[in-house]
Amino acid sequence: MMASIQQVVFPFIVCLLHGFLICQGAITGGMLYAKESESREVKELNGLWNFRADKSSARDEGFTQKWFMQSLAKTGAVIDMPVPCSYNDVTQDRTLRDFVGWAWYDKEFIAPNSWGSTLNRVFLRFESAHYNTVVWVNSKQVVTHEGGHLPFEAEVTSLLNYGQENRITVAVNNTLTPDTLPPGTVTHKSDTKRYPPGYYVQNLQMDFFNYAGIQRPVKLYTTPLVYIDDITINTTISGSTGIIDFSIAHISGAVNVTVELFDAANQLIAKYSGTKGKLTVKNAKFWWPYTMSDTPAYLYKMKVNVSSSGVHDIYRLPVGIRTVKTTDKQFLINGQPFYLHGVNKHEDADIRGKGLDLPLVIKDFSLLKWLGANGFRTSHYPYAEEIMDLCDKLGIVVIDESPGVGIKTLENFDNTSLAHHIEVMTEMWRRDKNRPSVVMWSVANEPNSKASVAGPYFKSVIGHVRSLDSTRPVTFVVGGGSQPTTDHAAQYVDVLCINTYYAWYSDPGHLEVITLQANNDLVEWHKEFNKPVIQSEYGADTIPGFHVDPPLMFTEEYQVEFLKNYHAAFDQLRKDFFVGELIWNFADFMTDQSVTRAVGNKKGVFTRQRQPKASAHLLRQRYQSLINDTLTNCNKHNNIVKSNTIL
Ligand code: BDP
Repeated sequence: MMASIQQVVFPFIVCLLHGFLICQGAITGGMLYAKESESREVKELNGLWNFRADKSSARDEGFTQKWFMQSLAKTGAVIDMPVPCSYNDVTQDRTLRDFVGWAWYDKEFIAPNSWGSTLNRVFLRFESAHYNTVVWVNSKQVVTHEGGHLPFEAEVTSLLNYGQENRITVAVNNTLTPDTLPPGTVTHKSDTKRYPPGYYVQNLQMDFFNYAGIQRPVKLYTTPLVYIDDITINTTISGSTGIIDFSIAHISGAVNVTVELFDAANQLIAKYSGTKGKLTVKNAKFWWPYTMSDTPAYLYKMKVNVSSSGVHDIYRLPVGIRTVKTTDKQFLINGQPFYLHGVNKHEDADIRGKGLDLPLVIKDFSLLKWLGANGFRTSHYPYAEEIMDLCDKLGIVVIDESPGVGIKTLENFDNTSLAHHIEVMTEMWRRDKNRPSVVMWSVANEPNSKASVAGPYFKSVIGHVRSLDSTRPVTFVVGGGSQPTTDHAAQYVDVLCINTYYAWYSDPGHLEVITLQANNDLVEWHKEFNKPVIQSEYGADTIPGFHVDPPLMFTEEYQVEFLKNYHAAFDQLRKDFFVGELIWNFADFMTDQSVTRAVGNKKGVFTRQRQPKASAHLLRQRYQSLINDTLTNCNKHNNIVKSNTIL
């Protein structure tokens, strides 16, 4: 029987169809970033992989013909595909750019002889693959994963041939359904007068291109048999003392656990024996955003050592001591008011799509600093860990957002969707829980929160996140014209994040209404819920090089005036309950094709190639002057902290 597209999109159906019973279950264990230590080795499997998109009509040939049983090149033609990279834009093949279904990769590699010792474990880790993934090692299935933006791994110790060649095969399916995150639908077009037989289209419910493939690094790493599976920390501050609560999860029987804390100069400053405890740091240096201190982003290093019968496993975790708290009008970092002036981003660039590209990452951080942005939201999915590491290191604040974008239809709110959303939140928390830069979780962007089903749904999702983490505020981003008195979910957030597009999607062309409408609406939101408010998106499409004065929509002049009018409202409101502004968007980005998108979304203040539009200069002026405001205030705050220390 031929599987239909509906069938092939669901990995569990594929599993049943083909007798694979190991599908993803409840989340267990940790997901510590794979890094080297005295006891761990890492081998990256990045580079060129063999690749073939399964273009068979039901997209199931790879499974029915068991492509994973031999090298991909033996079952048909392959092309070279870089990993990490989205596969969509690297060739001239339009059908590959727009491909929906299973894409296949394989790669051969040598497993080092030295790893074959019976004292080792070996793990295979994917930082992400979009969206449903099945992985085989030497033809044996080792792991499946649903979700495109978070890591997954499997122990492969007993499957590798040490000192010899091994093969990893990966099948990855980008189809979005009502229960995926982000959700989407597939429409079959059965009118054969209008469409070829078997024709179907993927409909997206989000405004960015559904880039796919193995988009982040793939790694093998070793641990000893006794190993550190997870580390969880929370930090608190009492006067000038920092307290780090930690708990270590390890695998194996009776072990000794020691935890040592080093300062940035590598001096040992605290030590503890045991799997759970507190490290106390007198006269601690706190982790501050770079706009709030002359010595920002201070990171200690926690060295965890578990040992049993002379076998040690060592893992080092950077630790920033900081607290986050919200009141009815403020967002406090280390007890001091924080004003977020930043951007919304996308992982997006020419050719590589959403593939991790370190030169691009560094360029983006350089531009963030140039702008004077002190933070960003990971719109609309968790970003690569390499990006998050830089935020911790540079003092850039992050609103960490899940892939819950476009939750609109009744099906998107059903129990299957809810269970998956909760699972994704656990995965995201598990990955990012120890990061000082992450100051708030965002569980979704612009869901249909006007619908009554949104109430219980977000009560559950937000409640779940709070049960995992009581130290960070939780939000979802409100949009779609939802109003304070009729919104069913905003009551559950700690900070109201509001997206509006006055003089763009509403009253297009009427710049003069922006300040009035922004003022009134933001005040209304605060009044209704008595919580601090962030303008989490505002922006206007701008074609670089389009100039008209007086301004017309799509010109650089219009974008500049548009921003100025919003800023006038922000400057009034930030004296009170208004705690942040995030431009939509940092850079132009690719979307699905539509009559409202001219080669993608053009609301960037930078082009997709990261060159400034006129608006970037305006924003820079504003953010740099906000930094000066913040620093002046913050130096005062630092003095207060210091004088407490002396007392
Ligand atoms: C907002 C969405 C964002 C879009 C933006 C736009 O949150 O993903 O890209 O609109 O239309 O509603 O530019």
